[in-house]
Amino acid sequence: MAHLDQLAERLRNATSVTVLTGAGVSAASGIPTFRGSGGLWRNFSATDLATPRAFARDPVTVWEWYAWRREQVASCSPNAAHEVLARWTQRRNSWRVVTQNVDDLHIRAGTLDLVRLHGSIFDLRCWNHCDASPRSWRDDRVPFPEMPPRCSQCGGLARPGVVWFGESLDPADVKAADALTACDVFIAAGTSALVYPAAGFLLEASAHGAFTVELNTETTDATGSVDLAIRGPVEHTLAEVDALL
Ligand code: BV8
Repeated sequence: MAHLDQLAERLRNATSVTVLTGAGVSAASGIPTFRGSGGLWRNFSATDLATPRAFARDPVTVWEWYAWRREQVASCSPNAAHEVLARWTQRRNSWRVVTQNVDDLHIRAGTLDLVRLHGSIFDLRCWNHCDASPRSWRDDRVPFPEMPPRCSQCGGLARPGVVWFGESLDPADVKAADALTACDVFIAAGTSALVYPAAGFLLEASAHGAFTVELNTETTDATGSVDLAIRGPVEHTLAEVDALL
């Protein structure tokens, strides 16, 4: 309890709070994490499939993986972690969330001004970058009427509107996340802290003088560098610390 009291004390005295979330925040909703036990699909690992090269080589298999994930996301609900974070953004206009997750659970929980570093699993883009199509468009049909889905403008392949490994993040999202590292308290919740540039924001916040916190069920590469590491399921620890505010 001491750790939770310490975090609650810091939050009560904070003006600005930034929470960086990863797949662990959606685990309690039933969505497998990338590197946890449920993270494999047909014995593929996410990092094998979430790349432009994998899509160019075998778009159907990559789309089958995304279609399977879209179906999972569509059939689950936000959990207590999403609910607490959404309330924090609604009550405090300098408490914000930056997510690595491409599910829409933070959105469905009502999180304000969410920064989505890796895009959305319900957005699509034209694989050919055709001039006639918008940069991306939302298509949340589950299942797709046609597999693989196509660009309605050029008839070519559509691709998931997410950032793959080896692809650059949208500079506007990186800029927004950068700005949010200048905060009083920075919390890394449910992330293995392995993927960059996302994992770098924790170090940036620390350099800005933020009090840094990790909420995770395991130790990660970041555990040794945070001011406070609280072990446990984030859907419990966030609800418990929220009750102390
Ligand atoms: C880029 C969208 C420039 C797709 C994702 C070497 C060093 C540094 C960087 C690199 C490098 N080699 C390559 C790179 C760059 C690469 C990278 O970081 N690779 C890693 C693997 C080393 N990064 C990139 O490519 C990025 N772009 O750098 O651009 C560039 C340009 C060209 C060439 C090179 C560089 C783009 C990265 C974005 C990739 N896309 N997602 C999709 O989702 O389909 S990342 C993917 O991993 C997901 O978004 C996921 O969220 C994210 C990070 O994983 P986590 O969220 O942390 O999930 P994970 O399963 O790993 O961990 C879950 C954690 O939760 C665990 O710690 C677990 O203990 C915990 N947990 C579980 N349950 C709970 C819990 N905690 C609390 N409560 C629970 N209940």
